[in-house]
Amino acid sequence: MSQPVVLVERPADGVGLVRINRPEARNALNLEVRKLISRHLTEMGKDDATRAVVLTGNEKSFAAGADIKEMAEAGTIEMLQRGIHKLWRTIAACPRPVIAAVNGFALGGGCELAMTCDIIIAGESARFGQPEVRIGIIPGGGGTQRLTRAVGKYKAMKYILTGEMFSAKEAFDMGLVSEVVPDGEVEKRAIEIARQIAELPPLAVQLAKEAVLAGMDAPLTSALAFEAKSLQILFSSQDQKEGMRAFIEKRKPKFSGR
Ligand code: CO8
Repeated sequence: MSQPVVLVERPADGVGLVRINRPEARNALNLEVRKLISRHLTEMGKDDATRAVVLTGNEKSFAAGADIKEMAEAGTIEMLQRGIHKLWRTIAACPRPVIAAVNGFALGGGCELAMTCDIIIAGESARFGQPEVRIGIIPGGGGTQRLTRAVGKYKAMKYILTGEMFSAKEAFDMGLVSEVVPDGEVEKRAIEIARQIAELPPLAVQLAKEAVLAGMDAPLTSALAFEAKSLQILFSSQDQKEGMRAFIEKRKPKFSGR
């Protein structure tokens, strides 16, 4: 029997790993893959034992974009009814930090998928790009907005309007990637960061993620107000008391997630 197109693994305590597994199609995102990623991230977001998630592909490809063969002959209404954008929103809405571990190609919807994550770890040979214009469409999973916000108008325009690929180093230099590591170490490094996060108080982690994301869409005054309220809320948590007392008592904190 063939393997599922998305695999779930538990590489470390508190860490969930979601792996896109369509090597024969360079991990192109067909509807089944999108539904499964969305389902697994939704489940992990509700699971107290999962504190951080790694999303990855294989050594050749993170994801080579939307499945072109699946959409080549589709019409407008069919594209609407597929509900792809709704699936995408559940990924962005995952309350746990999601780390993209990118080896190989992250193109089109694959680049957008990585940009939907919170941290991007890329292998030295990873290739990013928004090549949609070359096949008669535009980025539709957030590329025109997230790439522009990450790297600025002029660099984003260059890549979106030409469809040219760019390297992991270029992505890092532009601020699109959090870290570049040797190809063989991408997953290990992403899991290490996820483990680090998994040991931290989960409410603080969740509110920190929310504050950053909500703030990106809001005017500065509203964003700062949201941040202040989020901070104040954390003073009702046991983990805030434990974290601060442990610091004062010079011992390791024991976080309960409450
Ligand atoms: N869709 C479907 N099949 C693909 C895709 C894809 N995106 N990418 C690769 N494949 C398939 C190939 O057709 C090929 O299949 P077969 O063996 O049956 O011929 C197999 O994967 C291997 O591909 P290649 O032989 O081309 O492998 P290479 O290593 O030579 O090249 C590349 C790899 C550079 C990744 C190349 O395959 C490529 O350019 N792929 C297409 C990249 C692309 O244009 N991506 C953008 C797609 S459009 C998009 O993502 C827009 C999203 C909008 C909707 C979002 C809604 C939320």
